[in-house]
Amino acid sequence: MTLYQPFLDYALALLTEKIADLSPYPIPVGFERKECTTGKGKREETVITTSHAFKSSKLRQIRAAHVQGGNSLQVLNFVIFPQLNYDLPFFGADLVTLPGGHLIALDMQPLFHDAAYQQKYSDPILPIFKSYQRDLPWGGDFPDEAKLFFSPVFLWTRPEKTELVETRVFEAFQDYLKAYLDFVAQAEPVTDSQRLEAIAESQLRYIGYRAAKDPARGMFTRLYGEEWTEEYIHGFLFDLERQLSQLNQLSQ
Ligand code: DBV
Repeated sequence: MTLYQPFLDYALALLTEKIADLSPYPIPVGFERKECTTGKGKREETVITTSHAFKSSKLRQIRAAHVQGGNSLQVLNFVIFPQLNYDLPFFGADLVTLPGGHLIALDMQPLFHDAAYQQKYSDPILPIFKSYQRDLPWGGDFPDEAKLFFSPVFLWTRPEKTELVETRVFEAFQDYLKAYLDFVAQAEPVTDSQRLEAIAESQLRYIGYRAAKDPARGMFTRLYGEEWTEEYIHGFLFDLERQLSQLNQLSQ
């Protein structure tokens, strides 16, 4: 059973439909697909991690990491990083199934926290957020320091039934992604140099945080080793810093 495959299929189909200039984003060699076996005897499992990535004129990197390791290990981490000349939020989905249960994080993660930004990018999502609150209640504590990176429409929940993941969580994922791609369609490039600087700073802060605190680091290190994991995190999952330093080297 691969719980999150329909999510990934849906996302790729919607992106293809809605983004006219969608094209592949390079995945570093060795990271398109990684496989290993864990456990012994009856508990032996093959764990496969696949990567998927695209870009467009407005979206710097659209990428997914999909981990499939049997009934008690399924993960889809799907993030959209806008180009640095748009004030768009990040689309962030962390869909995690471990032996202990399901853990779902879905959000349009803000670059800024002022009222105007919330009005533009959170208020339109509030009705969607509220429509899921009853079935997908707040999932309880998560790291305080992460609060800076979430929006008022952060859907954070720990469903007890897998069926709820297949129904309501899947619907929420579809609604959030559709609404996000509407934002993308409407987005106009930012030209003000101060604003551009603020966007770059905020993107770097977010990506720096996510790379430093990636909750999957432990899992990937156990599965595939430290070297592979660090390269995957900094060279693919959260690669902005590397991409910028490569650009700087080219222009020197
Ligand atoms: N999380 C990632 C990436 C993953 C991933 C790139 C490719 O950012 C998976 C895989 N998340 C993942 C795994 C776990 C979590 C947990 C495997 C379980 C870790 C474990 O228990 O061993 C949101 N994800 C979590 C947790 C939070 C988030 C709060 C609980 C663990 C903790 O307290 O740290 N992920 C976190 C976050 C965003 C996100 C801030 C923003 C949307 O995607």
